Amino acid sequence: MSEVKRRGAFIVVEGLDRSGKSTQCAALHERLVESGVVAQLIKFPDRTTVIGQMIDSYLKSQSDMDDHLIHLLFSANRWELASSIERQLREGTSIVCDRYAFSGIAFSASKGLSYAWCRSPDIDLPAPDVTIFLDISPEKAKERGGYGEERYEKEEMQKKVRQVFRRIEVEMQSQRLQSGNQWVTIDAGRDRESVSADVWRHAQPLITGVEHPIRRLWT
Ligand code: FDM
Ligand code: MG
Repeated sequence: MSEVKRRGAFIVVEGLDRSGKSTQCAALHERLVESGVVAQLIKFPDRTTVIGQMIDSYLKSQSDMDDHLIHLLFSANRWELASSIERQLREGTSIVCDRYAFSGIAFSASKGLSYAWCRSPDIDLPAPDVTIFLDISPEKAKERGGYGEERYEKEEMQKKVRQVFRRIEVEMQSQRLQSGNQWVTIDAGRDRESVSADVWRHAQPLITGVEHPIRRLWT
C-alpha cells in the first residue's frame, strides 16, 4: 500500500463574544500538542500587522471608517496570512484559528451590508476542514460578566450577529456535499469541560492529518 501524503488540519472556531472561544481555542491547541500534533494557534483579526493596527484602532473606537472599508480590511487581514496558513498546512502543521471569514460576514451583515457583498472578498481563501461554532444566547453571554468596551460588544449587536451565523450555518450545510465544508454548532452555554469535550470530539478525527487538498472558501 503506498503511503498517502497528509497535511495539517485547519480547524476554525467561531462564536459570539463571551462564548468562551479564546479559552476553548487555547485548550484545543494544548490538547493537540499533548497528543503529539504539530499545531499552531492563530486568531483573526491579527492586530499585529499594519492592517491589523488599523482594525484595532477602529474596534477601540479611536478611529471611524465606512462599514464597507472596515469589512475589506478584515478580509485583507486574512489574505495577508493566507499563503502562510497554506504553507504551514502543507508542511504538516495543524492550525487552530480563533475567528475567520464567518465572523467577517456575521458582524458586517449585522450592520446592514448585504450578505452576498460581505461574502465575496473572502471567496478563495483556504477553507477550514471543520468550523466549530460556539453558540450561546446573548442573555446568557451577558450573565458571564458582561461585555467589554469594544465596538460590537453590545447585546443588540450580538443578537443580530447570532442570526447571521445561523444563516451561514444553513448555507455551509447546504454546500457540504460538493465542498466538504463541515460546520458544527456546539452549545457553549454549558460548563467549560462539557464544551471542551465536544470540541475535542469534532477535532480528534483530524489529528492524524488530512488527505484531501486544501479547499477554497465558498467554491
Ligand atoms: N470581527 C472579527 C469582524 O467584525 N470581522 C471580522 O472579519 C473578524 C475576524 O472584531 F467583535 C469582529 C468580531 C469582534 C471583533 O474580535 C474583535 P476579538 O475576537 O474579540 O478580538
Ligand atoms: Mg471581543
